[in-house]
Amino acid sequence: MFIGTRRYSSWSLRGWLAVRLAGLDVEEVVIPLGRSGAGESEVAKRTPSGTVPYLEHNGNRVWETIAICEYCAELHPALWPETLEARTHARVISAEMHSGFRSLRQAMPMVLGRDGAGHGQTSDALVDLHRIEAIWRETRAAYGAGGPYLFGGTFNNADAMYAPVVARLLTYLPQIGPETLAYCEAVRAHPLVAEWYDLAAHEPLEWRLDHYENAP
Ligand SMILES: N[C@@H](CCC(=O)N[C@@H](CS)C(=O)NCC(=O)O)C(=O)O
Repeated sequence: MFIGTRRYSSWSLRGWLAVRLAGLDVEEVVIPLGRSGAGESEVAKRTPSGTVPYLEHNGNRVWETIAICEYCAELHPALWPETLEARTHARVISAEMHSGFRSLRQAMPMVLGRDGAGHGQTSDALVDLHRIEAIWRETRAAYGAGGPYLFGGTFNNADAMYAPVVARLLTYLPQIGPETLAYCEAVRAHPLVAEWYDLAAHEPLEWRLDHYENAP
């Protein structure tokens, strides 16, 4: 599995969580992001789409994070909820994450461990955040009884898709409601998320990129 710098690569975090939750036995190759021009980058050389995450497993070649999540769920069905209604909703909100929230993603890039309090809070980013809080609140109200995650006690593909949003909120500290904070804390405390943060903290300092570290 090819992933990017853990400190920055939000899409890699999503795909890696799905792969690890499914228990796939794959070698992990970390490609430092942003160290050469487009087209000649290591990511472009080593992946079909020029993006990470990219998974090769048992002869299957899978790129696009949402497709990696679906592939992992083929092998480990608990990555989607059990009932058709809940499963449909999990897919819908995961698709909304995959294609949306551009303003939030741009204004608050994932930079694990950065002290970014107060940065990135553009009005468009806060509109995205408002929508995400509503998604989390409504999903937990409908399906979340019995545990701290979106669909209750099992951390699934939908949580994986939103985990980098959690990371952003914990870095930039915009105003959020108590329910949102409780969900963020639960995701941050999940052992795989904690493992990713820990691995990110040990990446070489020379992989750090100024434009992320000092984004306004
Ligand atoms: N739509 C893609 C987006 C993946 C993406 O944009 N990944 C970034 C890193 S987070 C990337 O590979 N950028 C190319 C590069 O930095 O060379 C997906 O869902 O996997």
